[in-house]
Amino acid sequence: MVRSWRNVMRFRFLVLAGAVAIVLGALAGCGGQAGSTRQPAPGGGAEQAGGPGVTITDAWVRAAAEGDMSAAYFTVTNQGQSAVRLTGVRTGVAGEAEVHESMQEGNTVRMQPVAAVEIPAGGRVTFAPGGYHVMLMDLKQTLHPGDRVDLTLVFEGGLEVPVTAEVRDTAGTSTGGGGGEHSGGH
Ligand SMILES: [Cu+2]
Repeated sequence: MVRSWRNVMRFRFLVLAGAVAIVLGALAGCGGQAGSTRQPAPGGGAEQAGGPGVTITDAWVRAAAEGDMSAAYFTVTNQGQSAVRLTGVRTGVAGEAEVHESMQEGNTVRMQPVAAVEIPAGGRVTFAPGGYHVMLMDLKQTLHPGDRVDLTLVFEGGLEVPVTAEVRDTAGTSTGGGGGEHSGGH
């Protein structure tokens, strides 16, 4: 079943994450100041920012009905001295949240889960319709435009960054059905 496949993938991600964390730890051991960008996120911050050097901005979620699926979008900026890798997202509003990537293939848009999205040191990655997104499946509540949704972005090595996303209704604003991979169709 799909679920067991997901569990297998999860396990692989965890193993990978663990291996990389060990390597990074070894590097930090001889680097002197390398540890400064890898502290855990301070808890409870209400602002749109997270751990040292990693900032989340422009977070929004597509409006959708309970039981349906939606997607979350945001920009991750990494001002740290080393790359970070987003491996997952937690939220209370969905039964499942997965990092996905959409890609155009001819006239169709296909999407697939990705293990991690790397944000290089000094760089940024934008999650947006048609590209990277966090797919929210099995919504536990209807997301109305203007609602706020709490997300926690999870990065390799234990960094977690909370962010509050605004629910937006894209149905009325997108022209020609270009709303992206989760507007209708499924
Ligand atoms: Cu998706």
